[in-house]
Amino acid sequence: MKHFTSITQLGDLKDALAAAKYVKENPFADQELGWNKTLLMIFFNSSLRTRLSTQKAALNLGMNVIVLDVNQGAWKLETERGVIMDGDKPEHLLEAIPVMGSYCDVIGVRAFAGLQDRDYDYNEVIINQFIKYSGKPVFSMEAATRHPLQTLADILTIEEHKTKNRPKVVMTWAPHPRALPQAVPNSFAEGINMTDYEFVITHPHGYELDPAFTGRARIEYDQRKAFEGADFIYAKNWSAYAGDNYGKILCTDRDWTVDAEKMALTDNAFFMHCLPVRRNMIVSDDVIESPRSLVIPEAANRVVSAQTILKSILSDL
Ligand code: AN0
Ligand code: CP
Repeated sequence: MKHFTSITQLGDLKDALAAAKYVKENPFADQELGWNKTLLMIFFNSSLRTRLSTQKAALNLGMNVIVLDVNQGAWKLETERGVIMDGDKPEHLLEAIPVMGSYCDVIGVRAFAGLQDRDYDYNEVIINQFIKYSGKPVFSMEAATRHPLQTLADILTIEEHKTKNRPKVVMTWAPHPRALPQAVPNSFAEGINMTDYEFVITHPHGYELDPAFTGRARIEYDQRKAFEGADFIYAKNWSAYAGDNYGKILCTDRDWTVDAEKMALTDNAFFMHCLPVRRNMIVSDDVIESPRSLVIPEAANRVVSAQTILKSILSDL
């Protein structure tokens, strides 16, 4: 694999899940693969899991790791071409990218959607510039429209816990005080559409996602109805995608919070969330603390998904 920005680039999902299972059972089997190879992780946004799990994955593969938080200590970067740089940004991304590429063998990039300009976000301008100008393999650590390392960990977690061949997976919107990108739900939908699971998405009116991601999912506006008979509840907030409302918060109704009363409608479903999660906005304390909550094993699988992808990139260097 060269670049990794979407779960669809894995081709056969079953093969990828088998590769992930091998990595999980044999975390130190490929230590020589990363010898004298350097991973550079670049963060335009905050992170706990992605930063630690990707670093751990690289160390398991024998790599050296450098981390740059662009907003802490680096020069402020201009990202638009053609701008007269007389403002507060001393360096342009178009110089910074090839410079960073010259210091490493593989680059991971986290660059969230700005939620101001839908075309700019959905054209994935930042990560595509890294692909174009770094000269190195680039993988997404959550870009504007997708979070594929999260999705691979999510599907691996479902595979490890499902008790039916075709589980019913329900992705539910839940309230949040700040506008969040659509990357996690887009990417989860894209990944679930590569499986044969039953797939339902529930959200308030106005929160429709890009159909290019939701694909075959059934959209159900009644959250309680959607939960009936579910095997997995995947909660996530996102801001509006559609038209002039792009990036806006349209609903803060805490009746959408996932709580025990709603979980009782399911078929004893597992609860999932990518984290970080706001308790008692997205999910009640008792649900996230219940034995059916998978949030910790789901986060632990982020090492496995990162290592599976890094291994594949290193194998093709
Ligand atoms: C981010 C998001 O919703 O995309 C990162 C999730 C992994 N969440 C927040 O900013 C709270
Ligand atoms: N789930 C996830 O990507 O978490 P971080 O934002 O902490 O990396």
